[in-house]
Amino acid sequence: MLAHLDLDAFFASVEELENPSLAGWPLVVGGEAFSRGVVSTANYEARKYGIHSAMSSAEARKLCPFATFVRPNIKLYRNYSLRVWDLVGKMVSGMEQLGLDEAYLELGDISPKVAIRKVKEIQGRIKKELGLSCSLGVARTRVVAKVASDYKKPGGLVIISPGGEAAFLNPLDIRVLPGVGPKCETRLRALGINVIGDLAKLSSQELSIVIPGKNGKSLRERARGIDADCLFDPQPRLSYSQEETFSSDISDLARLKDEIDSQALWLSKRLTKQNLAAKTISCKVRYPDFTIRTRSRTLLQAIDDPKRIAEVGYALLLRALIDRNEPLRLLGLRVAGFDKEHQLTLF
Ligand code: TTP
Ligand code: MG
Repeated sequence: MLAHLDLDAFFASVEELENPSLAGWPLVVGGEAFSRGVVSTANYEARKYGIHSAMSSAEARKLCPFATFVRPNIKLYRNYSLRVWDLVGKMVSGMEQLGLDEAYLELGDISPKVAIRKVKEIQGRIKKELGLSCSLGVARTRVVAKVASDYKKPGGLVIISPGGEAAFLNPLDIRVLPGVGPKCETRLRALGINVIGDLAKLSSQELSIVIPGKNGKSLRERARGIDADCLFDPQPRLSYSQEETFSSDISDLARLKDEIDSQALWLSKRLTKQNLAAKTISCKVRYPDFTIRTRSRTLLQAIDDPKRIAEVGYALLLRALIDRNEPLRLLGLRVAGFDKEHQLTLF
């Protein structure tokens, strides 16, 4: 069995932990209502007013004028994220982290009953030791586990026993199926396909009309609760990256360096956990006019130390800024060119 774990209202929950007086009241994490602000997330109290991710902050303020608005502090969330996955990683045999707030967990060959006990323990420890609430879905495949983790948010624990996948998925709206984006959703609805079961039962001929090619096939597989990916990714990751879009453009070097330090720390943890080191470091910047520049450097010796990664990243940032010195809208760091032997050759 495997599980999908997703933290509840992650950014907002962290803000509540840092400032407990916010808890219990509508809270919106996002850009400012009068700049290009969009809502990153809202706590569940604010969601009652119809506020959700990606809506403009101005609209959110209209829906709930007395909500508290705070600017995102990604560095802080990254720190919490590291602590969550450090803890969870020690409790399971395998883990594949997707973003700051979600991961697939390998539970091994255990019965649904034992799986329930295991995920309850994980959920309990995250709450007790870190103060964060999360939801988990347990199933035989990733796609079912992911849909299940979202099914009873917040604080949900949903187990789909082997054989129960179709009964669970069929009546659900197509929107909750991973891979159905807004465009795909519109197209499916226009054809009268509204629930996952409608998609699962399409014949190959019908499918070739609805969504031609490979995409259609893989979407139908997912609707049937089957994954193209096997349980735990046999293909090693080729790179890790972190990036941050600022709520207002930044030109202050000290603040940019801070951001690089924080990203480098996160990347370094990902590398060392996999016993990897990286030879290629890249820095990506986006200017206010949306143009993107990337500067990369490949080293002779692979590195995994956060200070070294930050150093190289910072040098690359300066190079980009020498070529074009303007405030930045986005800053990102990427590590690639992995070297598995690195740790061994040290001894
Ligand atoms: P989600 O897991 O989608 O949202 P959530 O954790 O806030 O709420 P829940 O899972 O309980 O529904 O995303 C995780 C974090 O990523 C979220 O706290 C904020 C951030 N995020 C954005 O910044 N922009 C976005 O558009 C989305 C969807 C998330
Ligand atoms: Mg979440």
